[in-house]
Amino acid sequence: MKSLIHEFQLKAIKIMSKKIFILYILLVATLVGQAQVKKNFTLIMRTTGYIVLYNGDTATTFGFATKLSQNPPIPGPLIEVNEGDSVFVLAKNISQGPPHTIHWHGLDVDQANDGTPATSFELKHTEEATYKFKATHAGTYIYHCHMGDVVHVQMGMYGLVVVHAANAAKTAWTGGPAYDTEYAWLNSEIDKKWHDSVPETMHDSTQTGHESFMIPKYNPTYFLVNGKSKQQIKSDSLTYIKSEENKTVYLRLGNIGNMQNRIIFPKKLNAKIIDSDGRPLPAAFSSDTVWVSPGERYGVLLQSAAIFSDSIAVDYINMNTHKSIATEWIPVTITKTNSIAEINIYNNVLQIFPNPAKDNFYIQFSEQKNVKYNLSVYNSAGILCSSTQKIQNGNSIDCHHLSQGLYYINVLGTDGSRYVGKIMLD
Ligand SMILES: [Cu+2]
Repeated sequence: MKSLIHEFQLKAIKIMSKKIFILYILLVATLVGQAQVKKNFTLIMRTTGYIVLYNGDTATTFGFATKLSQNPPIPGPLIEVNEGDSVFVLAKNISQGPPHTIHWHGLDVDQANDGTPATSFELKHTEEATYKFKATHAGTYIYHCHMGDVVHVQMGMYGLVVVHAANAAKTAWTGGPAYDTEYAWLNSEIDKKWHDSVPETMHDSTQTGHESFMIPKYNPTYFLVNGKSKQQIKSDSLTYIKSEENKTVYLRLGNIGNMQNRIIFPKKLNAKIIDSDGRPLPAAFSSDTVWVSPGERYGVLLQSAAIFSDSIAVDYINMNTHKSIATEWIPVTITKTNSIAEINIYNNVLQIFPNPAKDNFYIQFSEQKNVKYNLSVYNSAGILCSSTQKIQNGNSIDCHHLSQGLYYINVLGTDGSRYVGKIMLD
């Protein structure tokens, strides 16, 4: 009897240890899997860029591009990662001027990778190196050049770093409040006099970047949200906020200009400020107004039960006089759930209207091409409901036989072009 119990115990231990061993293997695999998420980026430092301003004027810029031939966008390319990722940013200085660096503003990077001249490395003309850091906290951060940074940042050497919650969860931070869609605004200004009068030394690769020179008094005349202003913003899908009733928008705000920003939300958006500078606030609070000083970032949740169109005001405030010197108006549209106000995919090339439609709808291409199209209509379950061959631009499509609901429209051109749109049928 005793030996039987002993045998039973041994067997149990064996089974247990097998289970523990499997659990151990699974745990190790999970940890190794998590440790292996690497995100690679390339930022090419250039000093021969340009920006097109809202009035058609242009200004010379410095900036970061992703390809050798690319005009550096303003702001620079978005660095978008998840919490826990290991981030590798290859920086190449191809500019014919003084050195540049990349400073990771607000991120917990080690000193060697911090991009502050003297304590970290500088990249001279033709040099390249990789910045390495771990994205330890979800949040909104800024990167910018830290060489002669007053000038280099004004010239355009900046961009946003967005660290999403772990595993790309749609929450403001890991375990934080959930959202449906997100937007990120990086605000700045341009004083064109600075851009026009960048000293020659800035295009001389023998310069160390530590020389001193005179710059004009700062007097910006262009006020940017994501590098755009006035009517440019209205056609910028990354800035113009579009949402649906009772859906939550997570808006990331950053300021890399020299003015303070005062952001005023319509009351109906029920703005709630939840995080700042890459950390959750100890207590979230509701406010229609958020002040964002240079270098700061805030996270705001917006949600509306009402259907409306309005604007969010972004004031640019002179921190010496405390006076607002300019305001940009960012449109916001909240539509009914499932009503698709704008159906256009692929840069407004294809329009499908009216929407919602009843008996007919029309397809219209912005480009007039001598092309015929085959059109397929799928219901939301992905089942093909109708197809029409060889239609032309502007033709009407009969849909009276289809029941109410949301449909996906697949359009194939005889030239190989392909478009996808949506329509709601009443
Ligand atoms: Cu620089």
